[in-house]
Amino acid sequence: MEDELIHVIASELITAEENKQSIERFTKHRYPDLSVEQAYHIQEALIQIKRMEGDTVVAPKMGLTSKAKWDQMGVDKPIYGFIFDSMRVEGDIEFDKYIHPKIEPEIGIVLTSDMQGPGVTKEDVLQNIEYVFSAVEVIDSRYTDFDFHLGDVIADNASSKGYIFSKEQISLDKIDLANETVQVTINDEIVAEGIGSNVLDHPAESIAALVNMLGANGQKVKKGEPIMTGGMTSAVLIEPGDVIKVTYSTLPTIEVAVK
Ligand code: 0L1
Ligand code: MG
Repeated sequence: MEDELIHVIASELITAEENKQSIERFTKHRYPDLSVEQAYHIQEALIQIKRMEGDTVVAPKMGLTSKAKWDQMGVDKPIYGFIFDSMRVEGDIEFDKYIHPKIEPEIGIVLTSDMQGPGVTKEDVLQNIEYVFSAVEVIDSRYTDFDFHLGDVIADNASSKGYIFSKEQISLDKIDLANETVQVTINDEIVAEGIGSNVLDHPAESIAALVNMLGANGQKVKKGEPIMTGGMTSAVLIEPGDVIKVTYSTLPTIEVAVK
């Protein structure tokens, strides 16, 4: 795929985000053969444009980390994207900043030192965890009705749009990552429940997969980056007036309202 076309697609995704106007997935008619490799080139171009506009990358994140989502989408691997400084949610979630936002409860991990793949294992990651935190990701696919194939969602920076992190940092000896549970309520009604092992069997496995995928592209995961390991439940659609409470078994509770 030519550089010019890569840039055109990345720009269309950014325009959709800025105008809050969803678009048809590229694989539907225009580029049915969009490959994973091409899609990551588009994602890189999108990130480059955002940087040139003055935004700053905060960390990579993992996406499509549950087997349920793989079956739903007919894929067999996770993906990564990046979160930006401008995506931090401060105070309420402002609904009119999004197209059709959904939230995902996640386990966040910060590493003690840089890691670069290939060949990194879950055990390597477990030796290198500075602290754990709770996170709520707000995803907002730029594609109409969240209808996308693998290449589309990779190009779209893994639907990244917002995040809320707990301030409190939990040390690894205080938490069993695979057995950490979570419950999401909206206006006091339980809407989703999950467990750490839903995330590629273990959140540290998810970090290892991230390190190895980035390593294949010559990039590393850096110490100090707050990494979201992937949704512990399926994503939950939100709307104005919602009061969201995300309660973990060990990690700090996150509460946020949608205005
Ligand atoms: O963070 C995620 O797992 C989102 C990946 C993209 C899939 C979606 O938009 O539902
Ligand atoms: Mg996520």
